[in-house]
Amino acid sequence: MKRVIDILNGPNLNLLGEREPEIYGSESIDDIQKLIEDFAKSKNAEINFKQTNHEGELIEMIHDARKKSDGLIINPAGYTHTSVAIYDALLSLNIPIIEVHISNIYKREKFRHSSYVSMAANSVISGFGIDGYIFALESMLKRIKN
Ligand code: CA2
Repeated sequence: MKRVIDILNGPNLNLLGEREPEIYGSESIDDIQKLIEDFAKSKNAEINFKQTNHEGELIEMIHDARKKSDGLIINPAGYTHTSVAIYDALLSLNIPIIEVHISNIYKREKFRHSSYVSMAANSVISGFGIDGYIFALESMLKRIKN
């Protein structure tokens, strides 16, 4: 059966490519989606790639993944460092979780060094630019090989 992976993106990531290219690169969120979809197709996997600026909506997406997906890749963006509610939602999953950050959060402001999400994630990828999403998907597919 085809493996289904949800790839969720949090607030402001819809602005990728428009500002701060020195931190986040010049690709847009649509470019990232295309890159990942092409990679997923080559691996015979199905992905649901989503972005939202709303915490509650991100939580609903996590709940959806609980029923429908074999693995979750999440870049919670700013909520990484603040959201107990997203952490709690992730704890309800019994599928592998990989946290992705485009930038190296440890090279940035101190408030970005701590992540609620990392306490629920199996793995964390940070500072590889958009390649981090591909590394995460490749690793996820190995982990849930059937
Ligand atoms: O490095 C990452 O992927 C982050 O999750 C991105 C978040 C940031 O709050 C995290 O600490 C690290 C911010 C996403 C905002 O993206 C923008 C992109 C272009 C212009 C403005 C914001």
